[in-house]
This record gives sequence, C-alpha cells and structure tokens, in this order.
Amino acid sequence: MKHIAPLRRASVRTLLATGLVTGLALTAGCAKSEDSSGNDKASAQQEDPGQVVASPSGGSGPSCTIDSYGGAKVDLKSATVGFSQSEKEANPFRIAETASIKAEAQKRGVKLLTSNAQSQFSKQISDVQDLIAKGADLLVIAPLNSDGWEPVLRTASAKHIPIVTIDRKINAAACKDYVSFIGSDFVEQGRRAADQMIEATGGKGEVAILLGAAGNNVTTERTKGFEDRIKEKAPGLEIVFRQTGDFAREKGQSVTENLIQSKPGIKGIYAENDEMGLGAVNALKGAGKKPGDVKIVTIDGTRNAVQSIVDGWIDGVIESNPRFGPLAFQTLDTFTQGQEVAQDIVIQDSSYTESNAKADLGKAY
Ligand code: GZL
Repeated sequence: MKHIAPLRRASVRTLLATGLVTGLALTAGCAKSEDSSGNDKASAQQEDPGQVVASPSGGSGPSCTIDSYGGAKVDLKSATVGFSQSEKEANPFRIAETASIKAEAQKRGVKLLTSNAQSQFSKQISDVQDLIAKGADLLVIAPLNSDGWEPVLRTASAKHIPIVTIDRKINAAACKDYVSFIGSDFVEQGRRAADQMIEATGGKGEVAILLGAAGNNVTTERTKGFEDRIKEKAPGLEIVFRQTGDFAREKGQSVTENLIQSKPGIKGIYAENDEMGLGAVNALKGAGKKPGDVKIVTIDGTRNAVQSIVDGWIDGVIESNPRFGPLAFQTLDTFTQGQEVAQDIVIQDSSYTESNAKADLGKAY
C-alpha cells in the first residue's frame, strides 16, 4: 500500500452532505474482485443506476478526520478494500448492494476482497477478521446485527483500518470504532409506510406487521416509525398482529397463512421488507383472495414488489436504496486524503404507488 506524503489537512470541509456524489472519475485499470476463497473474478463493469444520494441534511452532524480517527493517509488506488456482506444473495436488496460495491471498485480500479456471511453473524465476524488477515487496508461492512462487533473492531482499530458501515448501524463509536455510517432513515421509512397504509385502508380496520429479523436497528426503527405514525394519525387502525418473517419470502408466506386463519378480517399488512411482502401475496393468492382484498405496504423497492403494485396486489413500496457503492468509496477516498467526512450520512429514498409504479419500474432493483 503506497502512502501519500502527509498532506496539510485540507482546509476545505468536504462533508458529503451536498446530496450529490461528484467527481467520480472513470479510471482505467482492471480491478480484480476476489471473494474470500481468493478466486479472482473480474467483476462485470456495469453502470450503477440509481446510486444512493445523501440527503441534504444527511451529513450535517459531527465529522471525522484521520487526525481524530488515527492512521495514515492512503492512496485508495493502491490499497485493498475488504467488503463484508451480511445476508445470502437470495434477496434482491443484497444482490444490488454487492453489485454496487463491486461496480464502483471496478470503476475506480481498486482491488476488492469480498465475503458473504450467509446470514450468520458469527461468520460475519470471522469474515471481517479474514479480510484483515488477507491485507485489507480499508473495510466496507454491511452489518447483519447491531451488537457484538467489539472483537473485530479491536483488531481493526489496532491497525487503524478505516471502516465505513453501510445500511444497518452498529452500536459502536463513530470516528473511533468506525469512520462513518451511510444508510437510510428507517424510522422515516416506517412513518412513510404508515402514511401509505392509512391512505390504502382509509384509516380504519385491523392491520398486521410482518416484522424484519431481530437484532438489528432496521427492524426496531421501521416498527417504531410505523406504530408511532398510526397512533398519531389513524387511531381507527388497530395493530392486532406482529410476527417476524425474518426478512424472508418463505417465512413471510407461512406467517401470513397463519395470520389469515387467525384474523380473517385483516384489512392491511405492513411488511418490513419486500421479500416478506411478496410472501404475503403468495399466501393471499393461495387462500383465494383477490388483489386489493388486503392492503399491503412494504419497504425496499425491488423490481418484483413494484411490479406487484402494477398487478394490484401491493398498494405501496417505500424504497430502501442499497446501491451504496459510489458514496461508500467516495467517503473512503475523501477520508483517506485527509479531508473531513460526516460520521452519519443519511440517504434519500423514493417510493412507489399505483400512480408511478409502471413508469418508475426501471428504477427498482
Ligand atoms: C434495509 C436492509 C434490510 C432490507 C431487507 O436497509 O438492512 O435487510 O430492507 C434486508 O430486504 O434483509
């Protein structure tokens, strides 16, 4: 890894709060993407449509610099970046997230090591330790869980390895255990889902929540945002059922099959991700229901879910954009050149209803 001569600390604050990722130069050079088994795979060059964009207020909090975090400046182009993915790539969210990271590494000519924890937290911890052992100078982590990161953070901080966490938050200290978090406002996603549910049901009747997996901030915050908003805006809507579908389509289907047995009058289902929402659609179809019999609102913005709006089965989808590649690498690049980056970079998410689903289907992932 080539260290660039210590630069005078940039006087220009480069907080990624402008909302746009700028200055991404297409660099020549063929990055190699190695998975944790060391197989070289030239990852396909692909544009990264719909990349995440920091919301204007999304990076306005405290910032982080190398001086405060520790470590030396790094020339990203000669460094090795390790990427730790959390869940198996059966979920379009994870597929799009990994593709975005690989495409950006390729675009920048940066060597990338990748790993996938297959939805097992203990494996994710050992994956990250392996990435460090294989020589990763910087890390991008999509955490499965929010807690339990101490062992690997100690290893990384002893080597002053800059870490950017994407998507879910870890319960650790920004600009000490990791540099920056880049992700959505999940409470806001829950609130927006509640607004769509109120619109779809007219604010009256019984609704169910298909909860995400336990142990991460996404489930907690999407639930809080939804419940608080319903209490605030639609007291006529009663949440009569809450059960986890583990963010998985099969479990979303089986939980919904039980739901419609125990609550035959259910009017709405809030699924905390598209995969569970699509499982719910399968259950309703199996029970002989028609599109619209039960109002469904989900979160992610995957192609199948948005198509399901067009088909009349799903009423609304709030986007949770996983295409972090450009912003994650831009954050690492800015930081390792000695400039400031925001500790918390909240991204903007769009949404879909029947009014835009057909026209905007191409933006889904
Ligand atoms: C949200 C992400 C969630 C997705 C699910 O940012 O952590 O995990 O909404 C995925 O699809 O399982």
